[in-house]
Amino acid sequence: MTINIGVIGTGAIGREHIRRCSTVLQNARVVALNDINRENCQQIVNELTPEARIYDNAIDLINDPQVNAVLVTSWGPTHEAFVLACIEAGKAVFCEKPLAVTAQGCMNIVEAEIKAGRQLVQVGFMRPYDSGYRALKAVIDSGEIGEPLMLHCAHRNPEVGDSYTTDMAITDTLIHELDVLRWLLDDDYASVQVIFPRKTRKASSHLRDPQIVLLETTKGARIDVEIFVNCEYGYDIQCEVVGESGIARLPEPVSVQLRSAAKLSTTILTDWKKRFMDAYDVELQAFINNVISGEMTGPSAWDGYAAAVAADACVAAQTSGEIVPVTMPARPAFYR
Ligand code: NAI
Ligand code: NAD
Ligand code: ISE
Repeated sequence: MTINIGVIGTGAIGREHIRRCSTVLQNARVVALNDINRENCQQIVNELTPEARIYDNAIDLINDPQVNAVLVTSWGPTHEAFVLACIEAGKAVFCEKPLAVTAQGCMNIVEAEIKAGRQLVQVGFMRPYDSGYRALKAVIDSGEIGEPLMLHCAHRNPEVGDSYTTDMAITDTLIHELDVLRWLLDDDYASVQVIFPRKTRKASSHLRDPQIVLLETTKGARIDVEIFVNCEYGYDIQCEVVGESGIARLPEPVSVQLRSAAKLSTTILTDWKKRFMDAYDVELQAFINNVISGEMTGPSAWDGYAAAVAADACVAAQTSGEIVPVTMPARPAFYR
């Protein structure tokens, strides 16, 4: 069986996902495209999907009976309306992070999905599909390092565009850690705090960079995450878990060790697309398989909501400088 996919948002990651649906993954083809910039769609048709139809309106794409499932890869503030329209149309939807830019927006999606009576949404949190994070989780779950007590994490980008603002360090960047760490620890957040170290001269005037986010989980683990999006040297994701009897670290991406010119070196990646290349393949193939089987697995609308509740608290903590409590309602039985 081959499912027909419609894609809303044909920018950087939209293009990547279309490429993988067309050339890497099984049982899917991209038949419909929409973007506020039609030129982006035309370029995809010319280069990747000659048979795909371009729609001027995203809602028309969602409602077209020939579209079986939808990828939402437009920018964050548009996600909520498109996901709600997919649920209304009874169609499976893979939505890139964040599911919505506020917790209330995510809750609107959770409520619509529960009302529809079946899970239709998968959120594009790809790290739980990354083999490194899965290996790290397997070590934690095995009990080999005892209970996790402290985590030291970093999310570093070489640079960001001028439109990137201080709150986006949370809603666009930290949101990955907010998702993957609760999955890794099988825990939720109890409180958050944000600290601003000395600012790098490489950041724009409207961006505080770097930032340190301190999280406390309901089981009492303490997490520090450094967000540094103008670090210049590379795209670098770090995660170290300190347990009662040992330390486990996220593996580095595979890189040849080089002895040359009196130096011993390995390469650090600079492009986020390459760092999680395999994880994106696995998460999207899982989505396609889910559409075919009719049963959603992986990051749910509830996971999107949980990350957004913590993100809202972090944004509030950026402004207040205070420790902000994170209050999560109980997980509805629908998502168990
Ligand atoms: P981008 O700016 O390159 O692409 C966004 C596209 O959406 C643009 O072509 C824009 O014209 C289009 N668009 C905006 N509003 C629209 C609307 N109302 N209707 C239709 N099209 C619209 O951005 P990028 O980097 O591709 O990011 C898109 C989304 O993917 C964001 O939510 C971002 O957070 C997420 N993302 C996730 C990554 C991951 O690792 N999971 C990596 C990169 C992005
Ligand atoms: P699954 O997708 O149901 O995930 C396991 C559990 O984790 C579920 O209870 C789910 O609710 C929870 N969960 C998943 N994502 C979460 C998130 N983002 N935040 C919070 N909780 C989350 O079942 P699975 O069998 O473990 O497989 C998941 C996918 O990973 C499958 O597509 C599988 O093929 C793939 N996989 C990849 C590797 C690899 O090495 N890359 C290894 C095994 C499985
Ligand atoms: C991008 O939006 C992503 O989601 C990447 O995974 C992330 O690491 C990068 O910092 C963001 O720009």
